[in-house]
Amino acid sequence: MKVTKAIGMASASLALSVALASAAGAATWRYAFEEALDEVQGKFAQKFKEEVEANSDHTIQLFPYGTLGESADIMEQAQAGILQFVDQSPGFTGSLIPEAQVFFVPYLLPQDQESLNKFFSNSKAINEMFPELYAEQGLELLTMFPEGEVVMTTKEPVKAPGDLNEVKFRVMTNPLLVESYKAFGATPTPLPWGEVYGGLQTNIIQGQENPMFFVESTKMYEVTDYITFTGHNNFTTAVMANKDFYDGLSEEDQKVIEDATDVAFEYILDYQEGLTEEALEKIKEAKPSMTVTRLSEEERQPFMDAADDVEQQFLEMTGDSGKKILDQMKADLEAATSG
Ligand code: 6CS
Repeated sequence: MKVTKAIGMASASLALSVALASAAGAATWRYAFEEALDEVQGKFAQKFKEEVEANSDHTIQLFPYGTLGESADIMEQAQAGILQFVDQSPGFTGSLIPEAQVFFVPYLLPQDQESLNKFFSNSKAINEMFPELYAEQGLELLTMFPEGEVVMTTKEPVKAPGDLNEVKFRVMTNPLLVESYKAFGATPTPLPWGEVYGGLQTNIIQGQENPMFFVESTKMYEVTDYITFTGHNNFTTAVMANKDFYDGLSEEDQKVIEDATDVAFEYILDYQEGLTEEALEKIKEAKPSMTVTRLSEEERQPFMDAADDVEQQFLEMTGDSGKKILDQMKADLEAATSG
């Protein structure tokens, strides 16, 4: 057979299979997230993809951190409908959905995993109130989940707020997080993730915060010397779909997405068991000189006192709507931690 004829036949059969696929409604959906494939958001995304593909004819194309830009870029792409799914943490959602800054009221979330998991599973604020706020921005909130206790990594030891004096401390681009670090005595420096390693290396910044798995996987320990557990927060992230896209799906497809989200949510909570400790072990092996400190209750108190009025600032930034969310979060947390 002549090559041109063979190519002609191959493209005709490709066109036919594409036509058949679209007749059956099979589509490729794009999903971007803020971390690498083997980090927590990537593990969630892979499980979600696996479930969607096992239970429908659709395909999910994954875009890990960096392939489509920074967090702010992928959110814009999701709102514009270029992406069908996005994982963006409230740390970057502050100006879009100011109420999402509630996740940065220091010492609001518990650190014990069981209470935290219960809270994220059952919270009315997360499962009923936040979806309405995200919907106003053209987003269908699918889920929120925790990624681990946030630790500070710095070049000098941190035992008290005074130790952060004149420390340029990188935070995500979130106004309330900026206020928290001001209250802690630091000079908060909001930066996109891509500038953090280089910023520490060149001493433009001298500290940053993140969960332990991320400190290890992104090698933050190479450019800082102290890890401090202050207990002030647990990293939260959010997965959403473009709302027009989601609303345009059949009920059957919406159910596939809902079920895949539920499976991936349970999976990611299990996956993270012991992850902080594993990351610590790896860091100690890679850099034995790294100093790791867990502040005692007494040592945490000055941080708690310093952060006292951050909650008030949250209320000033968000008004009635923020107050309703905060009150509901507190009620949900009470339910999750009592018995
Ligand atoms: O600090 C950050 O910017 C990043 N931290 C985590 C744990 N995930 C993504 C985010 O970009």
